[in-house]
Amino acid sequence: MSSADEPWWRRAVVYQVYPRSFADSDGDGIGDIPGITSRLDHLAALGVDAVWLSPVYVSPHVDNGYDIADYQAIDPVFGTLEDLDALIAAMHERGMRLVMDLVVNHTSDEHPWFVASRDPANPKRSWYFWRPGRPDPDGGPGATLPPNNWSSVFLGSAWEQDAGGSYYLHSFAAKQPDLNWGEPAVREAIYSMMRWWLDRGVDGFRMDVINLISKPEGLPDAPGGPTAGNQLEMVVGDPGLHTYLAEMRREVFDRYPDRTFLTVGEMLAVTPEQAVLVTDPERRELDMVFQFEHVDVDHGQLGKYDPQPLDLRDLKASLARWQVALAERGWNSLYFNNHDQPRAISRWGDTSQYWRESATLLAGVLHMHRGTPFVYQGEEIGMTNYPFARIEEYRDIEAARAYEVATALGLPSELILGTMAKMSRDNARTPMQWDGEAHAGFTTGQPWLPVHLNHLWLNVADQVEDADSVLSFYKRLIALRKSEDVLTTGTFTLLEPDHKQLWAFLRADERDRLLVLANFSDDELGIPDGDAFTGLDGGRLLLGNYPDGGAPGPLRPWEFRAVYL
Ligand code: TEU
Repeated sequence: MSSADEPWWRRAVVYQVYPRSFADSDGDGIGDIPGITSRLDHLAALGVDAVWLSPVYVSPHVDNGYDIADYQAIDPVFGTLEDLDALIAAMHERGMRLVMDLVVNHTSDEHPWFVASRDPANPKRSWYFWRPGRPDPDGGPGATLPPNNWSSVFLGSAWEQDAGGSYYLHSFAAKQPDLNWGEPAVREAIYSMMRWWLDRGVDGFRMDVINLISKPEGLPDAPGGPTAGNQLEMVVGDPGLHTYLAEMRREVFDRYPDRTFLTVGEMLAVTPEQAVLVTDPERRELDMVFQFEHVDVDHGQLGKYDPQPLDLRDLKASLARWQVALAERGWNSLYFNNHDQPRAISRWGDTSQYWRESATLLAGVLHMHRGTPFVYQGEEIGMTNYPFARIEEYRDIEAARAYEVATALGLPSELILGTMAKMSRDNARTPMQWDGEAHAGFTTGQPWLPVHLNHLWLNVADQVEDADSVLSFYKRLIALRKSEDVLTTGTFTLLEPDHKQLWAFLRADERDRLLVLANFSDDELGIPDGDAFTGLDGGRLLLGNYPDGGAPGPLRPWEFRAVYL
């Protein structure tokens, strides 16, 4: 593909805004759309091409807006439709695009579609998965068990019983019933809603858990016990997904032949093989997927709340596997952070002695891979996990559910609170740190989640003028995606895969060979001998994360260097 007919998103960097926590314009302690508009200069200066905006639709907010009660209206807590139109216009004026979140595996139980479906005689009954229970041999007369053994991603049965006795399926919280994509009227309603947004000027969609939309016929039991999210085994990989995505492409995006959108599908448990099918341009499904393999490498036997020390070899191998798998056909997204992950710098870096170095190293390594990088708000200044100590400090439904289940199992609360502090999604959701003033400049009111004390020194205002700041490094990195062809088109080769501290790889095209080196440790690290590293000493440094550039010689703690050989 020549760069002329290459879609814009191949050279783009996308920034994710989590609206509750970005900027509050009206002092209610919750971020809003006018707040985002007021901060667009920050994003323009950063150089990002597009913003992915987490949900701002009408919602009861049991899952912070991932439970939608009206797809075509803005929740008053975030503003109005006029505010959103103004945001789109202000972004387009600055040459930025807006990608909305599309949450259509499920709605809120307060969505009028679901409310109507509670009546067995209503035509909307078939829009959701309503099923009778199974007889419960141990229960009293008429007692039933859920229709199958699926468990929700947020723990507990994936079925909720209604007053009438029937059950409905919810892959997430009970207030997030799954839509039945097998019902053509559901698909038509969704496609028409999507076109309505594109007509308003939206430039694409990030599609929430989109690989769960096609359920296997008959909803059979998952093998093994009812462990959290066991239904994924049954649902992920269902071939119907491809039919739906191709249909969506025809019914929505193809109707706008003069525009190029960005579509990225969040896909739990997706394999590289499935991702190739979804992102192969010829198959006309999606542009890229968010996979989870690399953010799960440090999960233990019991999943995310059983974090293990990172083995760097696993993380490198995971990214490399996806680079190779999608080299010929398809395209990768690149991310370490989002609103569902603890802060990568706290998880894999060193926030005490080498905070600046590890923040920039992680950024450098990620952005030198092939794909479209996503920056999550606060990442560009090196924001860290919050020191959560008490259960009352959390707001996330997932944290509340995990705590409830763990205490019911009799686990000591210190234990579960300790792992939650490391892994909770609320770590990503504390307010954006704009300055060192009250509430970090996020709000004039009481913030909905506590502001990190480190905003006193870790904030945008202090980094803007500092050429050596994390923020300045991100600006350089984002600019390189435009100027260095090899980053977009070059091949990828992982070097020294068995090294436990060094992350090294080569990007190459007909013209250039770019060597990327990163020392994931607090110690100095010699550069291995070997053919791949010859030419390093005479090479031209493209970017380094130490203020003096990359002096030849061993890598200093958490040093990152990208060198043209
Ligand atoms: O996330 C999908 C999802 O399953 C996440 O909950 C993820 O597995 C989990 O955070 C890891 O612990 C999407 C949204 O990004 C998330 O915010 C929503 O809660 C979820 O879907 C339901 O809509």
